[in-house]
Amino acid sequence: MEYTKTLLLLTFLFNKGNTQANDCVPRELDFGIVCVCNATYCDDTPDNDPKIPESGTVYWYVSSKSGLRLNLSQAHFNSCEASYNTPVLTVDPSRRYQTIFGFGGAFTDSTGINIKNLSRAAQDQIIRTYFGRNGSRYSLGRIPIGGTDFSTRPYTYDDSPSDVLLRYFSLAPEDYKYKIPYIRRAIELNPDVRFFSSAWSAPSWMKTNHRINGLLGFLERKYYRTYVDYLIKFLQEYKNNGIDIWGISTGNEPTNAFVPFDRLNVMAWTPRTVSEWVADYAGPMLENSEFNRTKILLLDDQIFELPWAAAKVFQNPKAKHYISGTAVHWYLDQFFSLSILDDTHNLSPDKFILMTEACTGANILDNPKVALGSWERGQEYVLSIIEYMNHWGIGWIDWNLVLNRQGGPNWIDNYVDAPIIVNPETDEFFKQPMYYALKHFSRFVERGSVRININNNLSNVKSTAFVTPSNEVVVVLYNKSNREEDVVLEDPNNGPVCLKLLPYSINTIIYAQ
Ligand SMILES: *[C@@H]1O[C@H](CO)[C@@H](O)[C@H](O)[C@H]1NC(C)=O
Ligand SMILES: *[C@@H]1O[C@H](CO)[C@@H](O)[C@H](O)[C@H]1NC(C)=O
Ligand SMILES: *[C@@H]1O[C@H](CO)[C@@H](O)[C@H](O)[C@H]1NC(C)=O
Ligand SMILES: *[C@@H]1O[C@H](CO)[C@@H](O)[C@H](O)[C@H]1NC(C)=O
Ligand SMILES: *[C@@H]1O[C@H](CO)[C@@H](O)[C@H](O)[C@H]1NC(C)=O
Ligand SMILES: *[C@@H]1O[C@H](CO)[C@@H](O)[C@H](O)[C@H]1NC(C)=O
Ligand SMILES: CC(=O)N[C@H]1CO[C@H](CO)[C@@H](O)[C@@H]1O
Repeated sequence: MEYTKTLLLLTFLFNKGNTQANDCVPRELDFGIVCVCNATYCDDTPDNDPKIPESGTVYWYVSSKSGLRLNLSQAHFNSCEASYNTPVLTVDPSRRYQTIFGFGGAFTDSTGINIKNLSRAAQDQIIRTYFGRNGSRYSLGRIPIGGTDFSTRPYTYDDSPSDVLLRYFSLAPEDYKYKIPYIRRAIELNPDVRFFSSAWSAPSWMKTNHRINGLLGFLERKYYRTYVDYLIKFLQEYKNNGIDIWGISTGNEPTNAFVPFDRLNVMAWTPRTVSEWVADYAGPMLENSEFNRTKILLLDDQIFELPWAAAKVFQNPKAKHYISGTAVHWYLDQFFSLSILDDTHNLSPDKFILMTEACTGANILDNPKVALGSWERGQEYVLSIIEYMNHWGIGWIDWNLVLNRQGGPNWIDNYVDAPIIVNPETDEFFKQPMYYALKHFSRFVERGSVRININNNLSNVKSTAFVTPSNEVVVVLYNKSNREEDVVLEDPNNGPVCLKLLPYSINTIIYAQ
């Protein structure tokens, strides 16, 4: 007994833990708590000492509606007596599923416009808090090919009418001012960051409706080749600027081209036209270029089109050969079951599924667009990420990394929320609960981690689990409800650990296998 006490005391004295972390500087705003950062201060999460918890110990990070933000404490296996009816969550590291690719957000024009509106030192804090080792350790970025609605004007890289030889192709001023500089700073912090790109539309002269948006604007068949040349020029120009693109999608949200009165930049595809374009143009042309390792991702759109759209495309064996995975967006997920993704996975288990766009504030009824401090919006993120992980997702990519208090700029007034909102008047930025929801995964579940089994059948506690390349188990739990309660986390090699989950709390639990 005395020996145990001495050991505990020594552990306490020599375990520096997270003492050098910068804590959240909380500010209560309209909808809840944000953490305030400026040119000289931002909360962070440095590595623990020791980095991997000693045998028998778990590191336990908690963020809660009540205001904790990645608050670190420790718990110990086999040190509690749970009552007989305490719910048990059993981790089974021997049942393994998909390998995780990463987490991140999008370098839209608006993201760069907002970052640029802060001092250089505050800009660096933003990039660090997302991509740095003490920040979220983001490992993925989405780079739009040309403009999106989160730009101040509609444009592509070749808006000269009928420029079939692409003589006037060039990156836009926006690339040089608002995207490339910040992307490069992210690469400096994490050289392993991978970039995924999507075009919202081909140049309007390549399209059947001669517009950058509007109904039923398909790619004209005579420009199937030209459009691949256009995309390859984009890959080349970004490479020339020091940015390698890991994958491109067949185009952002093609089904919006079937929605009347939608003003979003968009180009239509059907499963048949896209499979022909990939099979006979995009696939072989990329393969024969220096960008032969660039992955092609299907869909880049809402999950309701699955699994049939993928099944249709995969009927064309050449298209199937060239497609590496399916990109999906979350916007209609409340109406569908993510078991759709299991069906999509089962169509062709060698093709991955990646969630490539999500944001809150996007529904017509969401007002205000930016709800500063909203815990509910952070909860939407964490519950979605858990579900995507439990249904074969290899990653989760947020929409705009940074917006302003209006939720823009956006040239069609399609304002939404983002995890970081800038306040240029005071040279500050606000980190919302959504930022921490993503960080509970991105900071701990590094690339190459494998999802493992954990039961996810409690009504109030959602769960997912991973084993990392350095053989740590990482479990993420969310208590959806307004009371605290006990759960037992049971590991076959380590035994039980008792956890009291705070109401509305995100919990990341880490231990050595
Ligand atoms: C930046 O934030 C820190 C921590 O809140 C504060 O001490 C400091 O005064 C702030 N700096 C400025 C210029 O506001
Ligand atoms: C992370 O934080 C620790 C502790 O504050 C500090 O010593 C280290 O330099 C930081 N590392 C980076 C990459 O910023
Ligand atoms: C936050 O962590 C500290 C240990 O670092 C712990 O003493 C404290 O109880 C935690 N706070 C809550 C509310 O869990
Ligand atoms: C891919 O392109 C690189 C660089 O251009 C080339 O060296 C390599 O041989 C190509 N690989 C294949 C499989 O064609
Ligand atoms: C940049 O900041 C200024 C205030 O410092 C503000 O008036 C302006 O609207 C901001 N720009 C954008 C695009 O938000
Ligand atoms: C939940 O899952 C666990 C492990 O798979 C199982 O033992 C338990 O009976 C299940 N509980 C309910 C309520 O279905
Ligand atoms: C483990 C667990 O389910 N914890 C609690 C989360 O909060 C709700 C509040 O209603 C409880 O019912 C849960 O039991």
